Amino acid sequence: MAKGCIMRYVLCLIIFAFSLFEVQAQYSGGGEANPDLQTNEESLEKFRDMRFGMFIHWGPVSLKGEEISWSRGKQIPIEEYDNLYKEFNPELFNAAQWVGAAKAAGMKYLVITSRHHDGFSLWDSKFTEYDMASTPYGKGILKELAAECEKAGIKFGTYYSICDWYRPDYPVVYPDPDYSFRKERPLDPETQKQMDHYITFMKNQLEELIEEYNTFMIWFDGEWEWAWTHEMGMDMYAYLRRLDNEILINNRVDKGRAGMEDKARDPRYAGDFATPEQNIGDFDREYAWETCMTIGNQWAWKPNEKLKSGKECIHTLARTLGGDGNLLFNVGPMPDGRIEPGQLERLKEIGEWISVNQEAVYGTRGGPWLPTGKIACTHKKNKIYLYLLEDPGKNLTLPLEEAIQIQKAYFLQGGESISVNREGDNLKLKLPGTMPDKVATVVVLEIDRPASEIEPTKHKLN
Ligand code: FHN
Repeated sequence: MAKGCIMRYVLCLIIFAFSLFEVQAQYSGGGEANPDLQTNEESLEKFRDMRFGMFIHWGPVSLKGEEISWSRGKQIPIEEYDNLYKEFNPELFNAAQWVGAAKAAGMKYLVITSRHHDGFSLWDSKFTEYDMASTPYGKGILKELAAECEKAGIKFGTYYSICDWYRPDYPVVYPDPDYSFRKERPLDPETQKQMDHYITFMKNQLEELIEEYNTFMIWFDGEWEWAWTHEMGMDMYAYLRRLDNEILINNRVDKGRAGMEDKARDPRYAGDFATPEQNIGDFDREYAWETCMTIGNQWAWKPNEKLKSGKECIHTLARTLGGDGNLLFNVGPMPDGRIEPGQLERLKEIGEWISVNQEAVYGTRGGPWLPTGKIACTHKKNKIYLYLLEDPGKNLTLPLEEAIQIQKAYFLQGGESISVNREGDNLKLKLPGTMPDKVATVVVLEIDRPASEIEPTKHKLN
């Protein structure tokens, strides 16, 4: 084969190999290869250690007590909905009350709907007039909220909707007879140009939130519509990662989320953590996840809404932590800016429980026993924190390898010691018969090794 041909052949080989590498980098979501698609593991670890956060859904729609964005063109005519901001004047808004409520609840971070699907921005944005500065209130609320969070040592995060049913340059509208979740369809050149214009708007606003409000997280949502593609998700993640190397970005930046349960773990898609919604995610210590949940049923404020009981809230927290997930618990403030007393009361109740049991919450990981309706557990160093969600009576049997020595067992609340016997691979706990806390009592088991060494799967309790 002539020298020239060999050279050309080798060159082709090099180009082909390079293109393979490029494709690999492009589509390896979690970005083994492409640094712009890499999760900042240190930020993620700090996030996982915080365990519990406040979600806030709020906007002019609270004037009507209907659901944010989804009631537009449904319960509230579009014209009326899009003009609610002209009456929105939350004079009783006090960031210290919101942050104080989060702190009282034991929450370590806060995520607010800076812009939901209805397109309204809760800050004075340079890139739109459809924002708080255009309301009778006349100014944004994010600056004050971010400052109060800073003061209180609470991390400030921002929810940001990918879909925007208000803006003309966003091609999907809701409600619409053809509206569909997750149906993909190719973008024609005209629509692509529209989306390019819209994405520039998004990037400008996101830069504002990162540069001027120091948000620690972009909690994307509304990624399910056909106008948003995998390529756009990857590009957006890379853009934000280049803007801020520490920022956390949930998996709704891309198309990898698998419905409300979000069990898929597809590395081709970008995102730092999964986001089960209105349900507790499955036990998973490999891939970070965070369940988001309403305190009632609606995300935005609904007058006289029935709220989850304190017990249900604490059990939801316990089982989420036991599954090694974070819990982002939602409140919907009222149109005057206050969080209603019922929601404040519930948050306080959760906070009182956490203040007694915080050692079993912050900086812990889930397992080794998988959560059930009766128990959940977390661990940290050589301590296992067993959450009893129901009174097991005087005797409780737990499967645990015989080799693992129990050095001490006691109630976290009050410290009363508990006697533990062994029967082969079974632990026999002798309990006093009354739990120090009827809602949920934590038993601490100090063992002879780091609890993270115990394989979670084997120990399933019924
Ligand atoms: O449509 C939104 C909904 O309004 C709310 O923001 C939740 C919170 O995670 N997410 C979407 C529904 O999946």
